Formats: sequence, C-alpha cells, structure tokens
Amino acid sequence: MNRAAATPAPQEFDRVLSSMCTEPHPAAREAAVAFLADNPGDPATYPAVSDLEAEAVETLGDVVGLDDPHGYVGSGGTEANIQAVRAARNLADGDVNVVAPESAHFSFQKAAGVLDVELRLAPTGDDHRADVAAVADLADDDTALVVGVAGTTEYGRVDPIPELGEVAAGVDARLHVDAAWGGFVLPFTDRDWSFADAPVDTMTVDPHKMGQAPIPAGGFLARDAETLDALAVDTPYLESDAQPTLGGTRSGAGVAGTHAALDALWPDGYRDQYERSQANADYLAAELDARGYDVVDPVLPLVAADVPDDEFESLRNDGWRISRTASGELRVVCMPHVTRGMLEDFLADLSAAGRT
Ligand code: 0PR
Repeated sequence: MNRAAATPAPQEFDRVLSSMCTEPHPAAREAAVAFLADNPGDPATYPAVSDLEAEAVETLGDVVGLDDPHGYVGSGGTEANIQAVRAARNLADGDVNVVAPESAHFSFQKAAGVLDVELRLAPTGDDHRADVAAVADLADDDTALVVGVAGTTEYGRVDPIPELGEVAAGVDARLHVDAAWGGFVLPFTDRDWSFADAPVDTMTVDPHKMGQAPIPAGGFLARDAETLDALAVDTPYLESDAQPTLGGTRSGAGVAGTHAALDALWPDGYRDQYERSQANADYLAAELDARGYDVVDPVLPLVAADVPDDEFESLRNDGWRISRTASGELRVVCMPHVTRGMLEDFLADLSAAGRT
C-alpha cells in the first residue's frame, strides 16, 4: 500500500447533514491559529488570552440573558454538563441524585458515572419535551439538580424551563439548562428559556456548535460566583491560586476563536444565520412531508423524519453524512454550512433512492 500518496485533508462539509459542528467563521479560524499556544488555564502567564476569555464570557452572558455572568470556555458541552452536576453535588450534603428528561444528552450519563451520583431519567411527552409531572415524580429531598434542555440533540425541542425551575425550587435543588446546541439560535425566538426567564443556576452554551467557533469551545455559565467557588481547587504553585475548570491546560484556540466569532456575529450575524437555518429546516420538512414521509415538526433548525432503512443506506452510500435518532428517524441538523442547494441535492438523491 502506498502510504505516501495522500495528503491528509479535513472533512469537507458539502454533504455533512448530521453534525452539530460547522465551519468556523473566518475571523474565528484566524484568531484560533494566532492563539494556538496560549493556555487560558494559566491566566497569570497568559494574560492576553485570559482577557479575551473574560470578554467572551461577558458576551455569552448577553446571549443567555445573564448580567454579570461567571463561567469559562471549556472543551465542550460534555465538560459543562459534568461541571453543572459537580457544582450541584459539591453544594449539597450526602448522596444526591440528578433528575433529567430522557431527552438529555448522554453526557449526563458520563457526569453521573464520574461523579458517582444517581441519574434519574423522566419520560418525555409526545411532543418530545420534558414532562414536568414525570420530572416532579422523580424529584425528592436528595435531588441536587434538575436538568432542562433548550434544544435537544435529537429533535431540537425546548423543555418548559420555568416549570422545571418550580420543580427544582420545590425540592430545594438547583436548575441547569443544557443549551449546548440551542443557545445561539434561541435568543431569536420568543421562548422563556434564559437566565432572565427562570431561576436557572447554570447553563451550557457551546460556541463550537451554532456559535461558529472552532473546536474545542464549550461554554459553562453560572449565575453566581459561589458556583465557581464550589468547583475550585487550590493551585498552590501557579500564580493564580484556584482553578474552577475541569480541564487544566485549555485551548487558547477555542477561547480566542470564541471571542472572534462573538465579536463578528453577536447579535446580527447569529440572527441572520438562525433565519437562514430555520428557513432551510422548514423547507426540508415541507418537502419530506410532501413526499409522504412522517416528519417531526422542526421548532428549531433540526428535522427528523421516518425514512426507510434501504433509502437511508442508499443516501449514506451517496456520501451523505446522516444519522438517526434512537427511534430510527433520519436526523438533519441545519447548521450554518447547510445550504438550500445542499438540501435540493439531498432531496434529489432521496427521490432516486426511493425508486431503486
Ligand atoms: N448537550 C447537547 C444538547 C448536545 O447536543 C451535545 C452534543 C452535548 C451536550 C455534548 O457536547 P460536546 O459533544 O461538545 O461535548 N451533541 C452532538 C451529538 O451527540 C455532538 C456531536 C457533534 C456529534 C458533532 C456529532 C458531530 O459530528 O449529536
């Protein structure tokens, strides 16, 4: 085998329909390259990237409706969700549990595993949103955290966050909102999911998804400083004396890329992108519906539809990067790189697949 021949090349995005990642904004790509060797985990040694992070967190606060936010740019949604569970556990006494809808991302299973807390999953309703009564049934005096999702991974649904906040308050638990994917599109909708709308303690909002920042760039935000204090460990030999993050050395590329993306896009660029993505999702849903497939209504730019196995496989063989929900529906995420032209090509291939 000739190993020398091929120059490694990154994935092209022209057939990627299932990913929650996308091409970074050009300014974000440039900033990421410039800050590749800076470590925001050591702010006293790398103050420039640390200053960018402080500004980025301020702007992320604007995105999620929070004045005076506390948080950081980490490795992604998994880390932020682990940190939300960790903060709740550290602030509670004894053995605790976490109650989440079954639509919650699998990162909560990792969080429960590494932190040794019980994860209780409540069934969702027919609309794929958290069933508040089912969540309330599972919550008790040992519940440290109630989780709501604003933009679910499989169907793009937004849980009733204020009602989940009431459940949390009723058992003296904290409320975490996972807006890892939805955080950058939801500000342009009229839903009550933000820190300003409900007693949210912590939130996940990922620049490396809809935020158009380079990977790795996850956002963890908290309403108060005590949350970060509860996460901090002493760092005696660094010039800064405590570290609340889960990672130690962190990505300067992610932080600087996030800062640049926010600078370029918040709010107008993100609003335009939301409108384009939502229009594409509505178009795809209408076309699939017209072809006779069962479609889950895209309340955010994510379309799920029942497509038979042989057609799904044929599309994959045509090079489309597509995935399925746990119940087997085709799932298309209308990320910024997904254009109307791509969807037209995809539908043409679907029609051909249906005939063979
Ligand atoms: N919370 C939600 C709501 C998510 O959708 C995800 C990731 C996470 C948390 C975890 O985020 P990180 O992966 O940044 O830790 N959801 C995507 C998924 O599982 C992740 C993904 C992204 C998968 C791009 C594939 C891909 O190409 O589908």
